[in-house]
Amino acid sequence: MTTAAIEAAAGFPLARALTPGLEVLPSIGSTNAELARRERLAPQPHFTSLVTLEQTAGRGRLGREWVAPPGAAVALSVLIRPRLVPQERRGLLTLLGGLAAREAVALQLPEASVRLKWPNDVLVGGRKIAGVLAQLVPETGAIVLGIGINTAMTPEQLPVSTATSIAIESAVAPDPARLADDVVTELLVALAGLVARFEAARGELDRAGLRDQLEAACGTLGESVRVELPGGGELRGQAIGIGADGSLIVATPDGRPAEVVAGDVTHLRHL
Ligand code: BT5
Repeated sequence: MTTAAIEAAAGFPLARALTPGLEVLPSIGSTNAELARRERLAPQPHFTSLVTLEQTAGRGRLGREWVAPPGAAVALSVLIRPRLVPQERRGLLTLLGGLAAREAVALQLPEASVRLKWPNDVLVGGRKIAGVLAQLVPETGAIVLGIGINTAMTPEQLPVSTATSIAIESAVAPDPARLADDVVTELLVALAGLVARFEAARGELDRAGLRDQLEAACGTLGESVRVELPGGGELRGQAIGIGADGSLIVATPDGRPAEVVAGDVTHLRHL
């Protein structure tokens, strides 16, 4: 992507017109870290959002990195203050971020199979095109929901061999500036709708009709999986459902279903 194209995209005219609380940053270490910093200094309005095409210290989960060269991906963070949702259900926003990202990607790639990988990835043909990182700001109870989507990334720019981008998966090369603006717009529109439903249902997935939507979008279901558990243990089996609490239900070889609330999932078919 040329500098001129990056500058043009950095305007995000459509996304800004639809979301007055969206601020475009030319470059930043991490949009999540910056939004959390601002929230700690002074509580930010619900849905305050930061977007950039250049993140120099992008964060993944568990201290991992999110890497994208300038102009190759959009990095968006949205501050969510779900007043009506009890603290213990706020972590489910990760899944909602994944649903919104999946929708935004699917609109650009209507022919592709765009699936959620529980809990926080979006995959196209088994390759990662987007990732979600939800972080609690303990001082205020707000959640910073960060979403990275590989938009104009070329094959040479892929940070890991398991990644892909909208440009790579597109039949016709998209205009990078428009693509970034369109993706962020779709993402914000989808997320606003999902968060409103989630809040109205007090964070109960079933009441919001979100469990069905998650199960329909989740490519992990039906797969043989290996789950690395936070404590260091490991579990293998077939993923068969999403629980009412957002957990991944795995049928283990001994016949008992296990409910995984947190962990790193590998789809064994794609190894
Ligand atoms: C994630 O973590 O996938 C969460 C990514 C969240 C990024 C957004 S961008 C806006 C906001 N600000 C931030 O600083 N972060 C958020 P995790 O599941 O831990 O996956 C990280 C792993 O994905 C890495 O260890 C790599 O293997 C792989 N990876 C890194 N960059 C990638 C990319 N651009 N595309 C695909 N895979 C990538």
